[in-house]
Amino acid sequence: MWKLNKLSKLTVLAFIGLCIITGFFFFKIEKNTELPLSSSLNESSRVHVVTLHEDGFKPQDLTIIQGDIVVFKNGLDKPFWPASNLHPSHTIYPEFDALEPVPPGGEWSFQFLRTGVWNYHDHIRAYYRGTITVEAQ
Ligand SMILES: [Cu+2]
Repeated sequence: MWKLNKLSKLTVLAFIGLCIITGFFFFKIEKNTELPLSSSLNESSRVHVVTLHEDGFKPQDLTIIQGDIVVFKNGLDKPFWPASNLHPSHTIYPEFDALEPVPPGGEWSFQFLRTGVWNYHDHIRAYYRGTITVEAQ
C-alpha cells in the first residue's frame, strides 16, 4: 500500500504545495475585497442638493453614482418629508425615508448605496415627486 516512487512523491508534494499557495491567495483576495468596498464608497462620494420649492423638487430627476449623498433641502415655508415610493408605505427603498417632517429651511441627507431608479415624493404632499437614479461605480 502507498508504495510511491520518487517521482510520484514529488508530484504529490507539488500538488499539496500548489493547494496551499492557491488557498493563501484566495483567502488574501477574499479578505482584501471586503475592506476597500466601503472605504472606496466614502472616498469617492459626491454631494448633490435637491430643493423642494412651491413648484416641485429641483432638480426633479437626478442621476448620481452609488455611494453619493443627496441633501434634500426644504425651500417651502412649511415642513416636508422626503421618502421613497410607494406612498404611504415607502417600501421600494425603506431606508430612503426621512421618517419625520423636515422644518422650513431644514435639510435631510441620504447616502444612496443601492443602484436603481428610485422614485420618491413628499410624504406630506405626495403630489411633489422626483426620481434619483443611482448608477454603479
Ligand atoms: Cu409617503
